[in-house]
Amino acid sequence: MDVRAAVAFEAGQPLSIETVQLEGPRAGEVLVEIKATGLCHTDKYTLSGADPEGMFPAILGHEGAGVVVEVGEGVSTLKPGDHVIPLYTPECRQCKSCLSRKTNLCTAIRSTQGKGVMPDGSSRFSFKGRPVLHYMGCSTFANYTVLPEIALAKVRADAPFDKICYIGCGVTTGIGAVLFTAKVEPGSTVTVFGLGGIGLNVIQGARMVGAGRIIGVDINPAREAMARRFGMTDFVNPRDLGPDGDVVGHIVELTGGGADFSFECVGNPTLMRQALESSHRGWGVSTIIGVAAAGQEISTRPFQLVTGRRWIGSAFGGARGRTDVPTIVDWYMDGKINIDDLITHHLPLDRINEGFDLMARGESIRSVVVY
Ligand code: NAD
Ligand code: AHE
Ligand code: ZN
Repeated sequence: MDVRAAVAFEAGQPLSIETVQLEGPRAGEVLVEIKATGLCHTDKYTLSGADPEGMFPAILGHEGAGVVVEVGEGVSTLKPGDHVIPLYTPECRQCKSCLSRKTNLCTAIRSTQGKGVMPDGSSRFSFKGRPVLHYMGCSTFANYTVLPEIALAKVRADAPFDKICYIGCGVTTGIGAVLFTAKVEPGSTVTVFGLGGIGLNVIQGARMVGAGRIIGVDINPAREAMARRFGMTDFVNPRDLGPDGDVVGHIVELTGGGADFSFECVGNPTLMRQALESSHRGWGVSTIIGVAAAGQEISTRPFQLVTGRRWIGSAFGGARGRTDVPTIVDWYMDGKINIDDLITHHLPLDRINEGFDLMARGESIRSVVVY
């Protein structure tokens, strides 16, 4: 079938709106009509060329919501008409990782996903007779896409697509990192580096679990008002600390010794170090969420860890997609979490590049493309 898609032909170039061809679902696969998709910083990162798994041409996008149109042979848990959220972290419930109960990082299809193909090694998308790659197993920058059954969370039918698409990445990543990965305790002091689409959800998660003090760090002063609305109690703009500003010292002083929990939501190794070193001696837990470019590395004095700080990471908020995503949709529908205020822009597909420009200028939190 013909589908409308924003195609990434080359790294560093704007997306190109094209009619591409999509094959139907094979065994274990599902054809989904994507109704809405968010633009995450990770899409921008891959498009920039800094992602070692970034391959072109590809159809990016991994923060979608839509409706099942057709199921392939053997699919038993989904049927046409079901409302779904694509999962870049699938949940097969059978692999070593799923069975371990220690991680959400299902390994069933990770290797083919990283190569931009379906589990059988081929792509369903093509343009002018040549294959176009999938991205993160989702490719939500197309109005129809094909995914494995294990990479779809079935969600309630009354939830609005243009809001719950954000649960496909940013909301779950931020709130999940607090609840499932770091397991922030009530009364804790929390520091959040980067107050964008992920960091603001970390703040909202921290408020949900009853954190006592929530300190936000961002170089964009426009982030302060929104972050306060979501529960931030203190704002630090490193640029206000002067050219030699000591962010770590400032936070340690502000918190009387360091934060109980810190989160890096930018993808900057310097901030990752600051987040760790400004967490509390003896028990501080610092969670890396941000994705740093190929070739970048983190460093700290081992003494920081010897003296009791712990450095951990979180992918998709530690959430098990098919199990946890429907619950997070319920939280939204029950008014327990706020998504609406974080979606600052709605765009049609043919203006998707404007969404990335807004992100680059720090003018949007989340832009959502509505098909
Ligand atoms: P975003 O662009 O919406 O937000 C980034 C924020 O960081 C902005 O507010 C920006 O002003 C701030 N920032 C930039 N440089 C800074 C600096 N030097 N000091 C302080 N603040 C600074 O991006 P996002 O969508 O929130 O994504 C954030 C990061 O999380 C990205 O690296 C993205 O790839 C990653 N991510 C990871 C996961 C995961 O599962 N681990 C999931 C989604 C996104
Ligand atoms: N290909 C990238 C991987 C970047 C990465 O860490 N991705 C996160 C999700 S970001 C969503 O916005 C993730 O889930 N990681 C676990 C995994 O298995 O990819 C790179 O930099 O190599
Ligand atoms: Zn994302």
